[in-house]
Amino acid sequence: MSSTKPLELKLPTPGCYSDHERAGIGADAVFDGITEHLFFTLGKLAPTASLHDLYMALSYAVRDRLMTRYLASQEAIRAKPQKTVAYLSAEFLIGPQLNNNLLNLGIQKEAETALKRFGIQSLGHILEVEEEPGLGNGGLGRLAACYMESLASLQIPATGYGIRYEFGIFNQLIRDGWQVEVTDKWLKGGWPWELPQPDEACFVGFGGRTENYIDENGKYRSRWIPTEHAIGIPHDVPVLGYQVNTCNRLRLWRADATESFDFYAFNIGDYYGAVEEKVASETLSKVLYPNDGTDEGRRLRLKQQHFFVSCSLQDMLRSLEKRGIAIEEFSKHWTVQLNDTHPAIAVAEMMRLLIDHYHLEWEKAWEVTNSSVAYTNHTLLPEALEKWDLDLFSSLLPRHLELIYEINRRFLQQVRLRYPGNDLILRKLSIIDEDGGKAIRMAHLATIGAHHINGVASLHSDLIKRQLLPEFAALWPEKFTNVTNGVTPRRWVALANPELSKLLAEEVGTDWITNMELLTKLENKQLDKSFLEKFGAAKLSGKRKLAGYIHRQTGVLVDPASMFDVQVKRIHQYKRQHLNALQVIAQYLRIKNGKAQGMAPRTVIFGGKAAPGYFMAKLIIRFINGIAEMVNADPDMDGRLRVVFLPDYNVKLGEQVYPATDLSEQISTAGKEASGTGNMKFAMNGALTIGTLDGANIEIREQVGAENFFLFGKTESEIMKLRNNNYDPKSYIEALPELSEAIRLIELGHFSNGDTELFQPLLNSLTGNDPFFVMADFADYLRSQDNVSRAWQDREEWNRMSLINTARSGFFSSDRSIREYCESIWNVQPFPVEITCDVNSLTNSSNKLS
Ligand code: 26V
Repeated sequence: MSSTKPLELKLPTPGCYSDHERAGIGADAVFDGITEHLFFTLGKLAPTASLHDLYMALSYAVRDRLMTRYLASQEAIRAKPQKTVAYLSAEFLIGPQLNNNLLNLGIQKEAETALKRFGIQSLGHILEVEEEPGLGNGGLGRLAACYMESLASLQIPATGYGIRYEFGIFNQLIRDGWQVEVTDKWLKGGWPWELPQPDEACFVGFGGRTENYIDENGKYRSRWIPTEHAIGIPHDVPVLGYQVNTCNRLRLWRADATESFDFYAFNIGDYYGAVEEKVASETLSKVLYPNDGTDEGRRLRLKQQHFFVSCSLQDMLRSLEKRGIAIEEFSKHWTVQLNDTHPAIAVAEMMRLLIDHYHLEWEKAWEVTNSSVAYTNHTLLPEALEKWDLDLFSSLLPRHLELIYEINRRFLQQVRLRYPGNDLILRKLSIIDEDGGKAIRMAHLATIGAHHINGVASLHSDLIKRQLLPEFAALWPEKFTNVTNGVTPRRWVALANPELSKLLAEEVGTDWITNMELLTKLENKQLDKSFLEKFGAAKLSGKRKLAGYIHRQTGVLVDPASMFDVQVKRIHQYKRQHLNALQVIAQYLRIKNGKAQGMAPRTVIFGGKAAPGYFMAKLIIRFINGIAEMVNADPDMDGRLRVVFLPDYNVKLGEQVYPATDLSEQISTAGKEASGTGNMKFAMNGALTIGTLDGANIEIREQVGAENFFLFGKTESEIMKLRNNNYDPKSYIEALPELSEAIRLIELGHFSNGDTELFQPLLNSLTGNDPFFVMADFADYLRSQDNVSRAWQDREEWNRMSLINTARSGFFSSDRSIREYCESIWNVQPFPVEITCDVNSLTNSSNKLS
């Protein structure tokens, strides 16, 4: 053997993993991928693999196929820096991942073919076993997920930043008609979609004190000496766009204990003390808080907010440092969107990092912060506006409090110049609320710190300017704008409604999936009887599937030929599920009294979770179940009325519900629902809406036409007038026998096995001050429901209206919303990613140790 011969190293061919077997997208390659992951990743043999094993193996195989695009997308930004959207949100309700990734990769068929070779006849059997991460409460979290999908599909560089809660929103059981909450252990079977990156961990402090010191250049500086620390470990979820190379990153932080701290306790023999600190830091990302406004856990919630915001900002700053970009250039590289006020501490944290760590002057730091941050408001409800008790805040974030005082001082100085001698306005605008116990108003901090503030539907954005923040709007009219919400047509139509999608593709081609406006072409078909029948048949197919699910889950048999009348959303008094329930009682009474001529046979379906501490919402669930029990057991109701409460409404269930709905209930008190997004998902899937002039309902009605929308109820200004003019709900009850009869029946315990006490709090609210004007809107609601029944008699006409709803719903694609954010708030452009065949080598070189 010659010792002079150089070693022949067998390096992997420098090449492209998109050509690699492991990234192959044919059915054979997917089959090999499943087999290998079963064997090597899961330690299972194909013949004994369970459905869950196959789900895991297929998911890993699909994840492999995301990696080329995912790494190429990151590499592209490193090589050619682009302004990137940082979407900061305490919630990302992303839903099941497998089918969405298959769709966006374009390999649903290939996956199904591959699965057949394992004896699985339909992809659906595998999709059923997927657990969804419930990392959000409802609309706000789901919006963040739709926006992440659209950002990637539009090829906009973006990172979502949030928290990897170990326990997401609770699972809901129904026991004796009541909601029971069960911990959501979504990680128990393993979750294949995340990539932990412990080497990119960040440190975060809490508590302690601040001190002043003089630095080496003789400058006065402040620093924060926290007493408590945690580490954030990024867990990255790839977000692939629809049939593009852009694959963005959702970076969720998991809290971990710091090593250094428990060492001290450990060395002095306090092993359990050390473990306690570890447990305390890990609690940080333990659980998602339900939005019930209860005071429980407020301290931990503020810690969660600071934790994920601090990690995220450090991550963005570090990305500039890595690329040798000056910190002053931050806003050229990042645009930071605050999804409500949950991440609003970012304004103070960014100032702290820029001033205390990067030693920028105040003015420069403020310019950088203000030109980078924008804020979206998602609610006008006073109880939902975040405020932090000053003592709590200063005990956790003393340095941030100092900075907020200084931000406030400078801001109020500006206000004084504009409104000399007006003390009232200073009190109104101040970040510090001095009425009652002192508190920090997070909406004010966000509004002052941001370059733009937007509402989420046209009416809501107007109300922000007129009612919520009028003095701010007068001060900075140019900052205030609207971006009406949208939902992704990939998940909510292409994936959830394959029958309808097939029909749409036959008519307009598949381009509607990325260009929903193309659906207006369907209007040419509105007089085509055979097309309308096919459209109706697609709906019927969705209803059959849902009927099967309802039977399996609740034991109730429902007729797919009846009208599916659906209200799914969080349970809240302002959303008025009880208005719907009362209407059901009125219909029940009509049938009982032989006055139901012309009434459409209906299956009224409810679904939604109540916050655990929200008594009235839980009572509403009990109320609906009480009605369901009576109605469904009564032979007189057979073929005419059914009532169903679907337990545990979540993204996955939503995917079954939207395609199966004929009538969408959007009945909130005008002025209360900021936008709504379920309303959009229903309309896209061809449901007709019965709704008030609230949130995005107004824009839906404008788009689909007043003749294709069932309107009822008082307007926002009429509600205001009523409120100011001694509103008396009793007068409305007395004026309408159907309403007083319904209420009498509830009082008698008819829906509570004779218990006359059970629903008393609900009745007291309705007949007392009725804060959500249920009584005032009832008569008009019933009238509108009669119109619905009438319209249902002419099925061809119904299908035509339904078709028009789908055809004109393009405006509600989240692609449109994201384009508006890009143009009017973020100033970012699409950046198509090329798959160069040296993705791997380039990525390696960027990680080289210097
Ligand atoms: C929070 C809280 C917390 C305290 C007690 C009551 C309460 C009620 C509601 C909320 C939710 C606040 C933020 C939110 O989720 N807003 C929703 O955002 C959606 C996306 O923009 C929008 O479609 C919904 O209309 C809006 O309610």
